[in-house]
Amino acid sequence: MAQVEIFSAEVCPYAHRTRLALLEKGVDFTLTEIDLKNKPSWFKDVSPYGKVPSVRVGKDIVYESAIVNEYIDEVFPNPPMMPKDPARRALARVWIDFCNTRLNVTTHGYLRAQDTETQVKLRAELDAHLRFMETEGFAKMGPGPYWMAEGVTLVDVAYYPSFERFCNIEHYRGYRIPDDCVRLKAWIAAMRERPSVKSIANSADFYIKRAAAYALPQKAAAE
Ligand SMILES: N[C@@H](CCC(=O)N[C@@H](CS)C(=O)NCC(=O)O)C(=O)O
Repeated sequence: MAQVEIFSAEVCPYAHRTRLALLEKGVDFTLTEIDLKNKPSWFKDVSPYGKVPSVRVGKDIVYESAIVNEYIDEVFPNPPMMPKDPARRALARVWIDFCNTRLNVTTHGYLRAQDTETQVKLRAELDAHLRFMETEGFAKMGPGPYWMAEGVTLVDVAYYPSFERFCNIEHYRGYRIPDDCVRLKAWIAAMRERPSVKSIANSADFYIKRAAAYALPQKAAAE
């Protein structure tokens, strides 16, 4: 098998997903850190969208984290990280899509919004997303602590990076995960204990410093 190369950036939650999938699989890989503010000219050859993550395995180049992770799961089938049953696999994809198209869109907007009206709207939207995850996701998909009854899957590694960065929303917006999201909180705690997560975890301070540029009003961020 050819060497797996990942093109990544430490701050990126999407690249974080792929690093976690590789670590959970115990796959050896080389990592090239991309400076997203000054991308090398060759980067387009391995990432046509100009984004991280991208992986190269021999002649294969795969990008878009959710797709990269399914590719990794297929090329390195042990341990499996998607349910075998087609309906359960479809559900896993629904939840990964929810993270991409709903949760991350709301948290991204909430952290960048500078006007109170938008912040209030996105705060309510975030409450609704987290409660939906609690009642439609965690409560129905398995006994816990992971998303699915099958154990750690690509759903867990898709969501975890967003929650390692949740400190930004707590710090800059004073937001707290609702108390009734009990399963969600237990899942975060369980994920934090995984060796894969621990081996590449960053501190809250690391994220909070880097988020200042977009979470604070422009003038304050520059100071
Ligand atoms: N949908 C993509 C999102 C990846 C993404 O947005 N990566 C960001 C960093 S977090 C990036 O590479 N941005 C560089 C750019 O857009 O120029 C995925 O899931 O892989």
